[in-house]
Amino acid sequence: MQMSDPGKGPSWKAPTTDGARDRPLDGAEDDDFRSALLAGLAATPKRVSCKFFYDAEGSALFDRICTLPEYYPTRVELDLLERHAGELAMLIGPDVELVEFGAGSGRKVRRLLDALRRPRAYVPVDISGEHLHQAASRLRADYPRLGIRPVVADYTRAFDLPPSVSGAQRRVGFFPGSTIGNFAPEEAAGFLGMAAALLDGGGLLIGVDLIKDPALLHAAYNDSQGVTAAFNKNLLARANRELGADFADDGFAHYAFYQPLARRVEMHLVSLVAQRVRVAGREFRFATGETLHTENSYKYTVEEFRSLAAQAGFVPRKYWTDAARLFSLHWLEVA
Ligand code: AVI
Repeated sequence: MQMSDPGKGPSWKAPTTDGARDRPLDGAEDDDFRSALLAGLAATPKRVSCKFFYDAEGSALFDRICTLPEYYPTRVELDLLERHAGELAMLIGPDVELVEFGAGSGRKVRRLLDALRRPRAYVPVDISGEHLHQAASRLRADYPRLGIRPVVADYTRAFDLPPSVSGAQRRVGFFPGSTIGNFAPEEAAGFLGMAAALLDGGGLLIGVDLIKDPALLHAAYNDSQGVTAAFNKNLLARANRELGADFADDGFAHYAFYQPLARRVEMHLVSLVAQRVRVAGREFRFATGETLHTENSYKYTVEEFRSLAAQAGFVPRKYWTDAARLFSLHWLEVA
């Protein structure tokens, strides 16, 4: 599953941290949980791509995260979409083909579709065909006149879109939820460049989480109900379910913190004791305090993001933020 909204998961290369030791584990292996986890546990430091959070349990936990009082991104972005619906419709224009990177739960795209004038087609792109077709049929029932054309593809790699539907004036991309933040900045630039090529002559509406008081970020990734902790630890439970691993639930703790110099929230699973773990018949050692790095979530200033978008082939036009400048929504046009 790919992710841009509650209910689905990302399917990109492992988010990188700094330096060669943290390069993504490239190649076909990267798409397979077993191979990726085995390679990530053998690496130093240990890490695994956040795309593996999103099995059925992980997707359900992510949906719950999006409703938590501390996790402001979903709430603020939905509010921005609603408050600026008229202006968005004017900037985006009529008769567009809307391409969503990742098939969302539908809440955000519905808000956008309801605002747009005569949208011609909706093209959700997701690596999970099952998730994609479920999302498409839910929308079909409510938008009978909209051409709904799901594309099964990994949107982090080169892929083709079907020819535009007749009557469509231009293609417009939609990438909400600050999913762009789960890419390292150089990967984000690569994604934006690819999107600019695909959306030739069109534009991209994208949600981007902002740098803010670290205490707010800390709360958002360490919620009081422990849902984010359960989401993080589900990765180990998933390994136990799918790979016959023997991770002990009480042997690891959720650990999330904002790293101000790198401008990202890091999520880890920290080993509470010195232990050996078996995964798919192989044994790995964890020292006390050693972590498995599971996610990076990069934060930007508005200016930094606009400059990244400009370098990648977009003309940054308008952007919107909430009064507290927690989150931003950007309208970019292809240069
Ligand atoms: C999907 N992604 C943008 C979320 C984020 O904030 O990085 C995933 C998440 N991780 C912990 N809470 C939410």
